[in-house]
Amino acid sequence: MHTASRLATFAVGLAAIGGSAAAIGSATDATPPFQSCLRVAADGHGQADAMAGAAMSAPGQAESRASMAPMVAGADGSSSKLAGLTLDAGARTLRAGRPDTWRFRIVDCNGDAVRTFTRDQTKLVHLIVVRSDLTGYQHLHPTLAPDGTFSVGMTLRQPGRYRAIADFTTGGRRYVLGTDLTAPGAARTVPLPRASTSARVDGYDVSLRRPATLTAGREATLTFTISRDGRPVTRLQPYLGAYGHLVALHAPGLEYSHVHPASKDLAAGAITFDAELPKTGPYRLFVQFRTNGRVHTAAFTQDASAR
Ligand SMILES: [Cu+2]
Repeated sequence: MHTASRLATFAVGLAAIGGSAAAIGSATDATPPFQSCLRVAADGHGQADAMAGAAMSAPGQAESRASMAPMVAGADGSSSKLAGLTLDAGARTLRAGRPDTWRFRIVDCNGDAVRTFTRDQTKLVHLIVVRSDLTGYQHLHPTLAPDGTFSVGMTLRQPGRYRAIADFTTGGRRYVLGTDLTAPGAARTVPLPRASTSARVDGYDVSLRRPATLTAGREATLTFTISRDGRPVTRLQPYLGAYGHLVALHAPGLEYSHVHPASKDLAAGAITFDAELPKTGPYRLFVQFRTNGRVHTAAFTQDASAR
């Protein structure tokens, strides 16, 4: 129900663009800013309809205050420009192995910093940082200054190329923009771990229950059960307004799909997500949960197969 209505919303959004969706990704990189502005204005006409559709589809059992704003087409963090907005990074080189501060702005098609964002899961922006080999995952929440500059403290532990992916909602639309960061030094990359349905983190065992086949582009229910010393962890704590957070990144392109929780069974230590992995091939799933005031991140490799 939830997903069906979300898809319907998405379809309305596409219709509003007038069938030019395919042109957006390429055009925003090369087109003069004023044309992006025109496109944003045109997109806006469909917005009222899209929002109405979203409002009617109350998520019922959904525990999180997930963003109801329709996702901009192509919002997977693979580009720093999308539908008139640009992720404008300050320095893109950070020291490896030491705390540093990274700053960026979200700039509109007039070159002005966007300063109004809608909170999603209690935060103005969710920033995912991960090295190109999908190690060193971080989920951060930058602070917004009045002039529209976001800043966030982070440590890139190992040298290498990193991807920073910002997920935010503004003007009734949800965007995901990304940029590369570099930590200079000799990088030793790590091969992607084999596909697995179990992971261990901070003394917790996390097991994944999934359908027999994960099909690219088709929604699947993923349940993660958290146990310690063979017994379910029954005292999971909410984190950012939900009991679990799941981010799926496609390897090797690091395209992002953020998945929201569908349900939970606290007595069993289980959290369930509805996930749609749009591409075929390997994904790295990062599931976060909180116990005793600490957030833990378990990672799984899973393959999405063709239809
Ligand atoms: Cu977040």
